Amino acid sequence: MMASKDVDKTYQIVRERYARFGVDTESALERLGRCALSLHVWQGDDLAGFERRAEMAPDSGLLVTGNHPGRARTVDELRADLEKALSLIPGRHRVNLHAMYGEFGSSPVDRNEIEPFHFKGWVEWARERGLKLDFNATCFNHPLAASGWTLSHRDKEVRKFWVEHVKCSRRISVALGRELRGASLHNLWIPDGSKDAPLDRWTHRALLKESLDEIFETEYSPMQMKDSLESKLFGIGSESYVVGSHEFYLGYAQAKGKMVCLDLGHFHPTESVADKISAILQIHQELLLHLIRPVRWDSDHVVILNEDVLGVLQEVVRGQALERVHLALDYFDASLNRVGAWVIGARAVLKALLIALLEPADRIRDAEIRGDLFGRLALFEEAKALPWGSVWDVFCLRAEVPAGPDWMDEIRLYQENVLGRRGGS
Ligand code: RNT
Ligand code: ZN
Repeated sequence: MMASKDVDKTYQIVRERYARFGVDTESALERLGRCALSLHVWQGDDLAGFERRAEMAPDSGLLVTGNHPGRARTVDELRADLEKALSLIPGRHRVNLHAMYGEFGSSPVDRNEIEPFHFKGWVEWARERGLKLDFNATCFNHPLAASGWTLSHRDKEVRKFWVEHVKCSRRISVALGRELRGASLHNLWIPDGSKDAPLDRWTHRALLKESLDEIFETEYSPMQMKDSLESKLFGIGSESYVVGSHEFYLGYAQAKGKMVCLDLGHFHPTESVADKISAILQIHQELLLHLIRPVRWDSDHVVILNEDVLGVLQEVVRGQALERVHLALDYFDASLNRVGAWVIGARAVLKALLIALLEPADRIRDAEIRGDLFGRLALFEEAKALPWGSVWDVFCLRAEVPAGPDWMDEIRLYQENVLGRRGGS
């Protein structure tokens, strides 16, 4: 166990060290404490959901690999796992649901029939724990998505089904926001696209626009729900053409006053997502980020503290845009302890945020404005050696969660006593 006396002692020295760079560690801690991450339920059950469908859900290009024992199979198991994860993540956070995670009872409920009451259990659970809920329409893992087309399907009936589904999902999102007193984010991602090069890239985009126009006919109060649209570059089965591309949604969202969602895995590997933030937020009011770690492709690995994540969060902090940027996790890895994966990712994002908040930005900016390029580069390098780890320990202890690696023991115990005792599938 890390003794809090030792942490405090080190912190006093570290605080001084930061002060010499003009950085106030206390205000960084205070700001970090107000950052809420949206924790994605789908890491707990490998994107299976709770629908009872006789037919097997066809694959949707979202590939979960691994078979670590302990997948949550019921809503109670999933909530217990989330509670365990949240108990090891400092701060107060949000939970991100997908439409397929409703409590649908024994008779099948299709996606165009889902209602707020299917999510009553989640609302009660969230309310008791002081959590807010975000929402996503589930336009995959369904027989009517098997062709790879949903909102932009050439068949009017299929399009209608998905339009209805997204309308239901937005209604649920409003209900979540209203019940829990705070806007619920509704994010929309669709798999539509084709494996091989199509002749006609136009028709599907026109159809998608038409479907979205119909979906967004109903406006809701931003106090209760906000919409975001998530683009993608390619997927498994949509390598050559993706209908909802970045340009498509950027333009559409701008015209309609909606948000875009940038997923770290949805761009060319050499493209900098960090660089897009200051461009988009000149025009758009808000932005959603899906934090994942792409390894060679959009592989949805667990987020770690790496340059990509740090670069993105530094941009947000440097632009004083924390209030305008929503942070959500969106990876799924079934090859390791799933609860541990949540905690690793969430703690990594919070650490990156802390490093960004502790950056001696005023000093570096001064050098930049003066044209002191040597000074700027040297300060960037010096900042890398600042002892943010001690500030992190203080953040964890004040939030009453284990600092340092102590939390790993809790995950191991949970594996032994809970996850490891669950049966298969
Ligand atoms: C898919 C998108 C999308 C999904 C979730 C489950 O490529 O990233 O956000 O991961 O909706
Ligand atoms: Zn995503």
